[in-house]
Amino acid sequence: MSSPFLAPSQVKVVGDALPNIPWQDRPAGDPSVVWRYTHNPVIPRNPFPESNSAFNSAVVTFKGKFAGVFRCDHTDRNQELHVGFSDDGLKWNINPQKIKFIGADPDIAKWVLGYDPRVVWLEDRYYITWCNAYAGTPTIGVAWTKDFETFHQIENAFLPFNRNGVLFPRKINGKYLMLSRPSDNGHTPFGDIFVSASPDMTYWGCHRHVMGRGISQWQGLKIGAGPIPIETSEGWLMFYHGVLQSCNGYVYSWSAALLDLEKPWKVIAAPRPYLMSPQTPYECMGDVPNVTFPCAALVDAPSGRCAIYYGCADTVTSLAFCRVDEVLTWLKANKA
Ligand code: BMA
Repeated sequence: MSSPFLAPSQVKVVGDALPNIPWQDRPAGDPSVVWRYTHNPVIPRNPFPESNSAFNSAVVTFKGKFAGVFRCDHTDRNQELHVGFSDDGLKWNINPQKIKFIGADPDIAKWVLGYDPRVVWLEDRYYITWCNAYAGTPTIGVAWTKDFETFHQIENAFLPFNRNGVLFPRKINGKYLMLSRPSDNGHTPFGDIFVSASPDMTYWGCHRHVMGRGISQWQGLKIGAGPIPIETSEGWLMFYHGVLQSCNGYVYSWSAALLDLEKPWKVIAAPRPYLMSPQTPYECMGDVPNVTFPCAALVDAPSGRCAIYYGCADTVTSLAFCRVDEVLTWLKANKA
């Protein structure tokens, strides 16, 4: 096998060209591997009157433009999922009507609340995973759509308690794979990343431990997968969040790790430092201060340009940019 860290020009990102990726060059003189969009946040807390906050949301390419599933907490503070569309990935129209999932077995279909969606194009459709309330507990809800109009719910992936379900964008060795983070029923004070396999998107097994918390302080309490992993010639690039338990509450930062292409429960490299921590006013102030929480990444494969959507302070949604080859080079220099 080749070295996990070739010179940047040799890194191949697997995927399509996305010449219209939302993008802003790194500010001159800024040494950051990940840099923020200067007009953040891109989605305000109230894109429609009933919304208290719009954050931790998932964006994909759709018909040459962009679509997404957005976490909007309503003014009654129930966590809901909404569909949204954008021509440029920057200005978003979010449907004020929440998504109504159809087709699920009536025993699991009763909608209570849902949050932290991820969306992936897989084979011939978009799959949505989210933290789904079932029997008063969090588990991973799963649905699919082809048009972002009709959403077909299928079985919950796991027994409670579980959060941060993130699908890989293709089958690996004939199986669908999903990252997740077993949790508790509250603000879980622990959590590692696991991966599970399924032949049919219904029955999940072969559970493997991927990565543990505690590599360094910012990820000392718990970690969870973020956007859909990005396939590269060196391995799966997995952006993930990590939580520090400070004397004043939880602090959510994020970084990137590299997983083996064939056996993604094998970590090729995990970093000691974060790539981004809450530092701007919109990340440090809001309904839950000090939270940066990535849930989606767009990639232009030929150039390696990457745009990451992340929730800020459980209130608004922002954009950050990086280059895949630079992240891998950074990871090599900063691996634990
Ligand atoms: C986690 C999830 C996220 C949230 C974070 C910080 O447990 O609920 O949706 O962003 O806490 O409140």
